[in-house]
Amino acid sequence: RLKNVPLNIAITGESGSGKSTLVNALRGIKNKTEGAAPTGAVETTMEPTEYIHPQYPNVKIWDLPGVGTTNFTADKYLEHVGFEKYDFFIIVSCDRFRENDAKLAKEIQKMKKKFYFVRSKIDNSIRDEKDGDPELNEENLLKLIRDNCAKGNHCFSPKVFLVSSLKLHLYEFEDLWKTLDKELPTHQRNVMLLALPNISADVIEQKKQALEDRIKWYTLASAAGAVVPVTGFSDGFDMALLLEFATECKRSLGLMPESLQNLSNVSSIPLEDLKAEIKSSLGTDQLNTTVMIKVLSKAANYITSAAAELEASPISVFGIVLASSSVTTYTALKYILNQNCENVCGTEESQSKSIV
Ligand SMILES: Nc1nc2c(ncn2[C@@H]2O[C@H](COP(=O)(O)OP(=O)(O)OP(=O)(O)O)[C@@H](O)[C@H]2O)c(=O)[nH]1
Ligand SMILES: [Mg+2]
Repeated sequence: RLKNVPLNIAITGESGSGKSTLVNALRGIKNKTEGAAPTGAVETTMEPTEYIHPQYPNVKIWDLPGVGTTNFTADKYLEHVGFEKYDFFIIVSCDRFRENDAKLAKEIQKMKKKFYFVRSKIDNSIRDEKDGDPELNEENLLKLIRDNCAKGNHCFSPKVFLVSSLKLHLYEFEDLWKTLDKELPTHQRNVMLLALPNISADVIEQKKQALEDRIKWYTLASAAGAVVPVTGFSDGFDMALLLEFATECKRSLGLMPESLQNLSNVSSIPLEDLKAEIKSSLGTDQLNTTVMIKVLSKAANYITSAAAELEASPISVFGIVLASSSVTTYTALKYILNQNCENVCGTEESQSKSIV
């Protein structure tokens, strides 16, 4: 059920503010590549358009028409875009927030929905200002921009997040998602987190914890399917379940072939260089029973001794004390997770490359 929790994110704001670019960034896709939302000076979005997250079909990011491009008043605009289906709104502006944004925010509030203000294209603003004054202090400039944005949005805005959709790892995108993470209902938090691109080591660490939390569910569900023997273990493994978890790790840590291609497009790091950073065959190979058996057999000593250590102080999951075969499965799942995590943040050099 956790995997199917829907999340609908609406991106709105004035025409040309960078809405479609933010939609693409949230999906880890570069503008103008296959499947990207159309962007550019004349690519105006006229109808709400749904973009499904490439790895998580339950996460939908909606590119809404610019507030000023429709003839609707703010309340009619919200009706037109079908406001009920969105979990929250992100109002994007590449300048200070205007009357239209303020009216929209007021209406969203009336509908008891959440909204966040994003001031986009911060990279451009910094570049332009620095052109005029190379000595300019970036911190001071960001504060000036924030104050300037606040002027337009009167009493509503809790905070304006300064973001570059072309460089999500810089500026305040991380603050934005941490705020969302705190404010989303508990069951939707991990949905948002796991679907995020790997913008920082912190995001990767939190994804790891979210996946670790799922191990107990997988452990309890194991052995519902056929058990496959693996050299080095006295009990067999529920292979379908192990493969599903390994795929889940790969998907959320951005190690699927499509994610790597997208990462390469966004970061301009050649695909081959990214692939070279992936050490474990769980990350590089097409996942199947043969690959999994090979990986587990190679790690049999490590997994069985870690399981024996755990068994010494019996572990319980939801009050059920695990049988020894389940403890081995539990340890194998942890091993699979760690192998995948090492692929994205194993060494300091690989860490800098793994972050877009
Ligand atoms: N440097 C920089 N350029 C951006 C950023 N966000 C958007 N752009 C550029 O701004 C232009 C307009 O962006 P879009 O994403 O198409 O804007 P939009 O709000 O979807 O526009 P409409 O659909 O016409 O309302 C494009 O050329 C983008 O490349 C950003 O954060 N930094
Ligand atoms: Mg657009």
